[in-house]
Amino acid sequence: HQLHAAELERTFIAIKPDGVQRGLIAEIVSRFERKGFKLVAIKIVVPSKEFAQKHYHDLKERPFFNGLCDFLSSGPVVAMVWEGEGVIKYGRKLIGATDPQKSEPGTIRGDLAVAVGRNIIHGSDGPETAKDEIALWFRPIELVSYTSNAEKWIY
Ligand code: 3AN
Repeated sequence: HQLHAAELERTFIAIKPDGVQRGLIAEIVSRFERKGFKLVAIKIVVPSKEFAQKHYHDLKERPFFNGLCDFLSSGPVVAMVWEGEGVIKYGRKLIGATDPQKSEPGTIRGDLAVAVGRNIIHGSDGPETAKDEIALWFRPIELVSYTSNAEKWIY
């Protein structure tokens, strides 16, 4: 079946400052790309602490909230929107469990990280947060709509 691009699911994925500093941008982008998901927005930014607090507002009661926001705003972050069938849920699967000690080998965190406070990547956890996070990080015109040649084989 053929899905129109407008019907396809989107998720927000960010490579956190540790992933950027460790030179893992291409490695992470590659895993989403090879799976068959489509990159529709990407930029590198240093979020302010206020911005990080907005991004993590759901976690504001947690003891690690302040450190987490300091960390996210400590350096460049690669912000992305990925599109494709099931990308929200499967993106989380590619990423692996929150604590890298519990994420399976083969996942991004399982293969590339060891500490929960330095787990290199963020991915939206559901359709509502995906929508909110995409709107927080990107203006609508930054999302590109295009047809890739691979699409007719993958989707
Ligand atoms: P996920 O990023 O897998 O959706 P959340 O939403 O529970 O996990 O947590 C958001 C972020 O908060 C995590 N990516 C991690 O960086 C940080 N975090 C979660 N739990 C802890 C913890 N116990 N100590 C320090 N940081 C944590």
